[in-house]
Amino acid sequence: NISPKSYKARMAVHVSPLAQRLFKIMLEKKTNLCVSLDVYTKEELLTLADTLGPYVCVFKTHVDIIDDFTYESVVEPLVELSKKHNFLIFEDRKFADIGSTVKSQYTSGIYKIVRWAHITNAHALPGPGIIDGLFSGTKEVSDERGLLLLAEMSSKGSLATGEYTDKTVDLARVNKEFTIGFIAQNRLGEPDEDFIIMTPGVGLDAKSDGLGQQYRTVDEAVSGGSDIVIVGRGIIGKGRDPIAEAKRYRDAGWSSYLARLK
Ligand code: 6AU
Repeated sequence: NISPKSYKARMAVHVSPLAQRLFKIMLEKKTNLCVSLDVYTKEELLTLADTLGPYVCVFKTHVDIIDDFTYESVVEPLVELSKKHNFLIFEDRKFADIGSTVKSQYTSGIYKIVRWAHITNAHALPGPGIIDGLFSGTKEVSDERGLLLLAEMSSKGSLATGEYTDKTVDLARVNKEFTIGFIAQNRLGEPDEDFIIMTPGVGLDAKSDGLGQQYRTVDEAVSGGSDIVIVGRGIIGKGRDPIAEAKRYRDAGWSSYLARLK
């Protein structure tokens, strides 16, 4: 429904300093690719973050699946790599509880997500308190933080459609400096609101994974209004050459973006 402006134009006027920083990284590195590092060991995580770092604007993590996780051995080197290769870190935590509980989950425990993840995400299901709770957690750090609401999902039979999606967009309107956008399959919001749309369920080879995931091509996602494509197994899956695949998805994403501007 909406054809977004260039990343450059949006960078200049965005209300969120973190969103501005993200657009800057995308323009400097010419990439709208986020690689999803869904791996079980810190060795794999850090090796992939170092080798694929030049090709991505964001790395997405699920830190709770890393068997040998410790804060010192995973988070600290990952943060160093984010500086070395100039990428943001997105912990895909999918918060879904009341404000008070998500604040604790965001700031405490062994992961202390707010300390290191530039971006995290949350379901809108609990209502506005979830955003308030997470936002209050950001007061514990001095760096900028951003939230993505799950407005739509890539999985077959997802319940996040129609009115649920519309109400999620309404919730995002309340605190736009913190709520920078959505996990979604389509462009959402009005053009002047400029939400960042990050889209999973992107793959150039497979159509599904046997467990409900559904894949679209990079061009289907970007031409439909996605700003950043999220790719996991298409790049780091079994038997793949992650560097070659990262280049392939980066090139596909950037050329679809340039085509959208025409
Ligand atoms: O490319 P894949 O299928 O290997 O990985 C997709 C990644 C996974 C999912 O947890 C995540 O994207 N994801 C999300 C996110 C990012 O929130 C939402 C969704 O609707 N679908 C989805 O796959 O790490």
